[in-house]
Amino acid sequence: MDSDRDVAMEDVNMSLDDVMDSIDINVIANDETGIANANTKKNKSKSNISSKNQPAGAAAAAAQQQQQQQQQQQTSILDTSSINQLDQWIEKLSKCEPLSEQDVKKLCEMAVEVLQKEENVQPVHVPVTICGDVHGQFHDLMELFKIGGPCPDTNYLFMGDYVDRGYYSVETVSYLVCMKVRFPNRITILRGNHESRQITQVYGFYDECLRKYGSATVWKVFTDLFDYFPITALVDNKVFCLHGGLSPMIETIDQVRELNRIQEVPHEGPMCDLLWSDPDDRGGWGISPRGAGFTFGQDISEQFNHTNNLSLIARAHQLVMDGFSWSHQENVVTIFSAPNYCYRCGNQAAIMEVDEQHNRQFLQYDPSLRPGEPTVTRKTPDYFL
Ligand SMILES: [Mn+2]
Repeated sequence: MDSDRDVAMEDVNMSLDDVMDSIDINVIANDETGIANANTKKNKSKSNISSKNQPAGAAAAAAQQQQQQQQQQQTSILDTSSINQLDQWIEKLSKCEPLSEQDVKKLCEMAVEVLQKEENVQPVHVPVTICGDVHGQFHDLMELFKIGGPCPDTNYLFMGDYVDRGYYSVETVSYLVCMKVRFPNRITILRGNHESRQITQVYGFYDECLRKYGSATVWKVFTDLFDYFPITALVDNKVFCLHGGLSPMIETIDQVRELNRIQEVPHEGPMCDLLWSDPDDRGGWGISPRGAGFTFGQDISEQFNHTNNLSLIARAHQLVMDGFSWSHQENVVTIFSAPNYCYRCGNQAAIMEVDEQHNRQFLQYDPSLRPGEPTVTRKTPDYFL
């Protein structure tokens, strides 16, 4: 009885929360998910899973050796003690144990050095595995690396929203930033609309930092770091990756390169739009129900991809029940990597592998099972639609 009431109360809280928010309630439910499913390989076998991002055949050994050499070169800017320290932090975090405040400060100082060298449109090469929202669901992030293959053996591109909503934003963002500093050319971490001082004060990260550290210092250090995250990435000049979507003020990728991104996410303007906008079934530009960014139609996506010689816009930002969803006749794909979002939405998560030939493959996964925690896999409540 009591637990039923608790669930009901949670429903009410979530409902109000999400009505106020309107950030994550835009479930994509268009007809094109049917097309998307045709490309899906559910129940992927273990043997398939073990081979992602690895060149097949005779060239594999040479490629692997080259990869190892690159890896050594890439980490050569780090001295041995920094590498040891990072490896210790990664080991601690992989057990979902938060770093000390002092260590978070040290980590973020190192991360500024790495991230400030990156571009607004960070170049990325194939093969790479592209991921969407994680939202503090640490155990599901570990599941993601099990499904997609461990970093740095597999290259990753995350499209933002590491914090808020889930219970482990601190551990999640600490882990990803550690991996970024340790393997800077193997993992790219873009900024989402939740990597912001203002949003994190409302949706959980700020409170979690206070609860876990007793002060706002760690929140301050991380949100200062978020200003340095790149806002978009470009995979081999063909796949444009970003958290939200397009902006009426941006026609070319070069215009993104000219922005000054080292600042809090603005309330309006091109940088805001890139982190907040959503594709829509209606053509042209529309007013976003989120109160920030715009909706953009297929005509806009087609024009942008044509102008910039792109094959695809990959973005995150919206809950999609299959973990991925095509829109605008495959000009745009949405990827969402938080399974059973908020521990209650019942959605699958997905990541998208892009191989050397630019073939795309989606890997879907369900929530990781955690002993002692209830398994909630209910259908999405009506108010999410
Ligand atoms: Mn978002």
